Amino acid sequence: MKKIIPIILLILIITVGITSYLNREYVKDKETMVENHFFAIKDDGKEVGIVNLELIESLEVQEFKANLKSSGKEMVEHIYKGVPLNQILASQEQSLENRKQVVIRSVDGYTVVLSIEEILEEDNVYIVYKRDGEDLGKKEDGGSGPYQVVIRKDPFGQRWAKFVVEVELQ
Ligand SMILES: Nc1nc2c(c(=O)[nH]1)N[C@H]1C(S)=C(S)[C@@H](COP(=O)(O)O)O[C@H]1N2
Ligand SMILES: [Mo]
Repeated sequence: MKKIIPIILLILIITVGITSYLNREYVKDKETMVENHFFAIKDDGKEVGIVNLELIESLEVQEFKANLKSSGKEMVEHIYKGVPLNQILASQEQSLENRKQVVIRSVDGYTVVLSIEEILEEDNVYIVYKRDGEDLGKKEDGGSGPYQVVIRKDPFGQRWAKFVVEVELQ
């Protein structure tokens, strides 16, 4: 009986070690994405595409005004520049048919769920990369990019995911 305790301890130490090693790789991966201005498109957990600024700028970029309501602050109007998320998905040959929802994940772990109806709606859900003519900037620099979700028809900023690293179709 006494011999089993060191064995259990050893297994625990190894498990924690492996988990934190894998997690470290995961975090590093996300940082690389942000560093290179990439985000991933996933189909139920499987990566099916990588989006970068070149791809976004090859689509129909739009500039529009939207009102952002941050918690505890007044509503502020900004000019955003970006592309509808549904066009980005279409460019990656990702159909929204027979899908349940789209999950947006950010480098800080923030997660937002969007409905298929919202995404299909015209002029509503955008991936933006400029605000008032400037790059969005990274989290460490007090920014909200390199990419942010803007939901024009939802002025409450809660679901305007900043630092987007993953868009997953489910
Ligand atoms: N990745 C990420 N996106 C986020 C958040 C966050 O904590 N992390 N906060 C949300 C909330 S609550 C608001 S009000 C808006 C605007 O945040 P700001 O007030 O920091 O500009 O971003 C939203 N997007
Ligand atoms: Mo907020």
